[in-house]
Amino acid sequence: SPIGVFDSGVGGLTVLKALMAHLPHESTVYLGDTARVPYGTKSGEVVTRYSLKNAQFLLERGVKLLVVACNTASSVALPALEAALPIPVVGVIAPGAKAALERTRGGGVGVIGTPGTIRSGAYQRALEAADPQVRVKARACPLFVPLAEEGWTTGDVPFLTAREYLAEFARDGVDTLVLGCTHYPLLKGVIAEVVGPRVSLVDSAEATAEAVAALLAERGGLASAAHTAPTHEYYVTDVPERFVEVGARFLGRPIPAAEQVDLT
Ligand code: DGN
Repeated sequence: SPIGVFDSGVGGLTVLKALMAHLPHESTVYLGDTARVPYGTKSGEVVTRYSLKNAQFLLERGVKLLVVACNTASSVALPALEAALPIPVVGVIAPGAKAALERTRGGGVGVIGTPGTIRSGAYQRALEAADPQVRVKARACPLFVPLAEEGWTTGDVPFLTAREYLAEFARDGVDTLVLGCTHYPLLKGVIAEVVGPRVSLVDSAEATAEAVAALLAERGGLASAAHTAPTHEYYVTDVPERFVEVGARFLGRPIPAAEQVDLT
């Protein structure tokens, strides 16, 4: 059976991309809640309600494991999802925090994400629970989301935006920075340019794909390198045109088709 993946829209495709690279034999079902995007500026209560609907839809498609490929939803809805679902649930926060602690050399960890993610304190809690000594500095960078979706990832506008948001990280000397939003891997170039070579960037999408691979291996749930090719299905809650077009950039390969579904 396939792995289920949901996000508020196209962003989770960066997580799906990493999953496909790490687990090339797995089939996947992706749901982008494009009718209700963005989650990043909404309350935890509303994001949790949407997340439960998304998970239910994927469960009905027979998924064996759920990946919450959205930092905002992972920050606020993970306990509710774990309580409601009979399958394992993997969010992006714990793997991202773990990867950051493996990477830091004691100089402090920075976290950037949507207002919802940063306000929830989920990354900060995960980091401090694993290492009470760690110094954490967090900041919301909401303008990175539209820049990534518009494909505006190089040049003056993203560079100046990144400098405005991130100068304090360069100054305050963190040695590791968690890209705590699905969209930020697309802006890795300008982010790295602003924070400089001494700051190591942690991609939550990569860390999450590794966690999923480890979990499936441990439970004996990996798809075999069978003779049938894996399938990848895409569902959206608004019309599919923009998702298919913008999503291809996030996924790094064409999205042949996406089907619109109504989850209200
Ligand atoms: N997918 C969201 C996240 O990772 O927090 C970003 C997009 C959004 O809902 N604003």
